[in-house]
Amino acid sequence: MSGSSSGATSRGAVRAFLGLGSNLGDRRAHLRRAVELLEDEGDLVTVSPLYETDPVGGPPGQDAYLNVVVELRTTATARQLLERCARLEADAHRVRTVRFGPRTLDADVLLVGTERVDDPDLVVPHPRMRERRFVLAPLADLAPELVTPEALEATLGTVTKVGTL
Ligand code: GSY
Repeated sequence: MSGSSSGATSRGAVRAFLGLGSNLGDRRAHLRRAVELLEDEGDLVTVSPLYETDPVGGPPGQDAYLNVVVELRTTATARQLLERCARLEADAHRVRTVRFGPRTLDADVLLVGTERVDDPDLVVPHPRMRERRFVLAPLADLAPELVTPEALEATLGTVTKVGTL
């Protein structure tokens, strides 16, 4: 079934998490710019440590990514956050060419409170987040109660904490 449910007809602010990644151009600058734009919206709570991560999927020979997870306290819905992510990617002049290929900025909606969405263009919680160490490692830094050590151990990919953005 397609649709969305947050378990309530109206709601206050919820805790939401977005994943940001870059492996093209000035990776740190792309991530910083995205975080600045999120700060302008007024609902950014915090940014995880910065990770350098081996590419997961996509064509061979891609450069390493820099990844962070950001936490919001927001009244925005998952769909509104997807639109915000699309604006961040457009601002970074992301051009969609190769699927899973190198990108200036990738912004994904990971979790939005208890909201569940199962639409063709948006699934929340993010359907692949629990397979990806580049998502779960920074998410565990911000919300350890959401990521057990066993869940982190079960993820794919190599990640290295390299400081802060
Ligand atoms: O889905 C996000 C884009 N992406 C990434 C990423 O952000 N980091 C790593 N390490 N691998 C990735 N593969 C894809 S696609």
